[in-house]
Amino acid sequence: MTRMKRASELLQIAVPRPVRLAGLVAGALLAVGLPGALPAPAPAPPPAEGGKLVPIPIQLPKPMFEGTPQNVKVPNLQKPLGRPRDPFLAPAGVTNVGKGKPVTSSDMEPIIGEIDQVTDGDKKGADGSYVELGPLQQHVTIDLGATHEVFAVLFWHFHKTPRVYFDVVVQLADDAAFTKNVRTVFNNDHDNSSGMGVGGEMHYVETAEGRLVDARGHRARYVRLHSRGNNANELNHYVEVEVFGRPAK
Ligand SMILES: [Ca+2]
Ligand SMILES: [Ca+2]
Repeated sequence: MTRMKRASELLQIAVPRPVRLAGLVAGALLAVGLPGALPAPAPAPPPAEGGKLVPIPIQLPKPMFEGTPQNVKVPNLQKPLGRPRDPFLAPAGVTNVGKGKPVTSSDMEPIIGEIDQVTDGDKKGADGSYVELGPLQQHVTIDLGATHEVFAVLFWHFHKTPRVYFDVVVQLADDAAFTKNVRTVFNNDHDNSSGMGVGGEMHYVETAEGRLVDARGHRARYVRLHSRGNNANELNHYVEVEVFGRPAK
């Protein structure tokens, strides 16, 4: 309290009171978050030297259903935001460097579709636009071809109908086998049933917005996404994975 009082006394001298108060109120709201809002998104990556942060160029597919249904019965489920996701900021020039990049999978013979559909740019929710992998734990791995600074991973498992996928884990690594410099940037496996540690993220309903994970500018060549079935069946699906980054210097 003493510090705050001192600060306000100083501020009265420094600037006209009404202006400063408006700023303080706005700052306080930002600090505590709006009532009922989801936890604040992970902070944007630090600005590159002299670089300006701009929204990454996300192009969303057409929604296949309105809003986010409230009747999905899954524990630890994130409440829908109720509005479009905030823009995600990254240095200017960051693009989807995952597009068209080679993909491998724990299931190279999908039940439906082909593995290369993961990065083919088709994000539609309809049948024919997703690849269906086998049951239990499966993953896909994207090879960016060279080390990149990765700022965000944006992915759609399935968005024809609302679903929740389990044990969603997103990792970055320096090698294709994921033995070198493995970093986990998202994990909602609450009971470690997929064996990569207990994850603190919540379950979420898949929509046409996809799921955006902050990768904080980590340098990596390989991006891997795990899942372990969903609330409708035990299979695993991918419509598209996008990796927003830029070549590492
Ligand atoms: Ca696709
Ligand atoms: Ca689990």
